[in-house]
Amino acid sequence: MLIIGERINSTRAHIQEAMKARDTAFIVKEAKKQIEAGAGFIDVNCAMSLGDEIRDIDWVISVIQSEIGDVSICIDSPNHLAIERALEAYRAKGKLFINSITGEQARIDLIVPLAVKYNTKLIALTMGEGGMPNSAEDRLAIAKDILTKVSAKGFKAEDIYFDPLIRPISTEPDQAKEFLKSIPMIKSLGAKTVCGLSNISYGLPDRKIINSTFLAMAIQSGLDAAILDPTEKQVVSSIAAAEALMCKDEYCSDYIKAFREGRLI
Ligand code: THG
Repeated sequence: MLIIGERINSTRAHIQEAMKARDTAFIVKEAKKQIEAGAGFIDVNCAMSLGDEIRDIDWVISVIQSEIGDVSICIDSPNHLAIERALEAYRAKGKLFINSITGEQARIDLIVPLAVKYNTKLIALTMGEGGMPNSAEDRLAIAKDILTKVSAKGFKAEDIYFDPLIRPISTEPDQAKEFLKSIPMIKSLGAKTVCGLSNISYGLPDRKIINSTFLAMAIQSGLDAAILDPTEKQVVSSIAAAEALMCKDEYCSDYIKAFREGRLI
């Protein structure tokens, strides 16, 4: 499973301070730490920055790629101008995600041409014009609609990762089940699936128990990627175990390697 490291996000106080102070060493350290822990992509979100999101995302991408020449980045922004600036700033020899679009036509019209032009992968939240889906069937219907709209612009199904939107089980007890049920349904369209993990445990104590157990269940359902903190050993241990158990890790070699490198709990 692909890990997208979530730590460089301006909702986190330390990151926000480092962005404001232009603390290159801190940001580079956060990126390296996540790659060493197994992240294939680094999510960069400057939307809550104290300054100007567009200037901040340009700066963050520039400093990361100057130290890590083959870094792959997940551009996480609600602002299409910030996304465009990030795409222009990116020079590294890795891959890109744009995070994200929804079913909203106006945003699709702005973002999908950028994804085509810059040859990126795309995350699409299964959120339609009618708001948040409740059932797995609702999620599938929205995914189908998005896929139709995106395909019309020349974007390939296999480069789209649908995020079926996890909601906290503390307030919406049936939502984990509906999420898990939606994964194979969405994958039957030829697309991939991704989620932001930590929402599932919002409002509960000892959140990493819920996060890591849920992720193992999602891996069984076929989840392709997750946005999470790869420095959380319990979550990484669950991934390693679940992949070995699902025959996605021949001879358990990744599991054994993770153990030898001290990455398991
Ligand atoms: N789907 C998609 N993109 C996403 C999300 C998603 N991007 C943003 C978010 N959700 C995933 N990223 C983060 C980054 C940091 C934190 C949580 C999610 C985080 N949270 C602390 C917590 O939950 O306790 C609070 C902040 C803090 O004080 O450190 O760190 O779902 N496509």
